[in-house]
Amino acid sequence: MRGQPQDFDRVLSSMCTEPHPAAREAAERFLATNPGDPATYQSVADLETEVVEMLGDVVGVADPSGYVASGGTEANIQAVRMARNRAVTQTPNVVVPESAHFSFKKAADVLGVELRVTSLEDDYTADVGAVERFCDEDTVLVVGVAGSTEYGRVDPIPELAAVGHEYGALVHVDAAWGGFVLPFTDHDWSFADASIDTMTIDPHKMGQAAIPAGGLLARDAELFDALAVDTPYLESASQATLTGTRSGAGVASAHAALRALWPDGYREASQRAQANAEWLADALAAAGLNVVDPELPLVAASVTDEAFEALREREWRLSRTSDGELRVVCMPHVTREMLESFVADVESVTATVARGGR
Ligand code: 0PR
Repeated sequence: MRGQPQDFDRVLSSMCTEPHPAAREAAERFLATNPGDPATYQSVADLETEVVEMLGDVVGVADPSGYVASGGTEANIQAVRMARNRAVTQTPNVVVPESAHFSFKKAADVLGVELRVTSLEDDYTADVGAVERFCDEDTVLVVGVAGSTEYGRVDPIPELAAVGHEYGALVHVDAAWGGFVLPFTDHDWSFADASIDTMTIDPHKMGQAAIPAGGLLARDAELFDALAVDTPYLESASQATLTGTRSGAGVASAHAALRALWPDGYREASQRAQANAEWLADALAAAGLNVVDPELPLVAASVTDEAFEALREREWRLSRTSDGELRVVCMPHVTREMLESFVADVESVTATVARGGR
């Protein structure tokens, strides 16, 4: 049997999307390349250098250092690893808001650092006072999220950066999902808005590149020295990535997507996604659901377990927040038509649930 991927026409939960046609084509063309060995696979290594430069344009930093990682998880692990390796303390801790992605738990586990998880404000953003209370002389990294996984919230990045630096820690911003939307908003999230040290921004999410294409950027090249290991038998002498052999397809597709879409294509996609999210939020509120205001194109709304299960049975690919709200991520493949049909199903299942399932 020949396997078939799913269609995207009922996918509302994913933070990935259909790659841009140019990104798809580039991924296929570069399948047999390995940017992990730049001296051998030089053309893909050159594309990676250009991707990092273009990502710098997106996040407001000239001449950043970085690379195309396997995803946001690797980028976040590497940011923690950088901070841990540079620090002198034997008991390092990393302070993250409760909204931080679970990849920081993996990072803390594999790297042996203590993860200090701080509570949020009522609007689901990081509580700067709580972060400050959790910092001490062993804090090596303070993390802010720009586009949180559950509610699409943007933390007060300049304030978090000030706290982190006061304690001599590095400051990392996780913009894995939000990074290609935020340039078209008035949030303070980028390297230009605050003196942050590192950032995660994933082309394989809102960037419309093929999987795997995550991004790790650092303001200073020197930060990567803390990650470098010698690679005696490769032509290049050292490696700062976490994985060895890497996907040239991801790199080439990130390059093609950025070339095709930055800035106008991403602006249009962001505006369309935001308009869809606001439309959906209004429609769900009109249907009687409690809706969390979509600051970025991600809508959360409370539903009963029965209604959620009934929507899943109608083949909607939906996920839930830890508080049980349904989550709709308005990715580029999510059209107004899909949302209209989804809202009609929400109305019908909530009416059925209200009638006691009849
Ligand atoms: N940082 C943030 C803010 C994220 O939202 C995510 C992923 C990551 C880091 C980790 O990125 P990678 O998954 O690339 O390593 N957030 C979603 C999640 O894990 C990603 C996702 C993607 C979910 C596709 C569903 C899906 O179909 O929940």
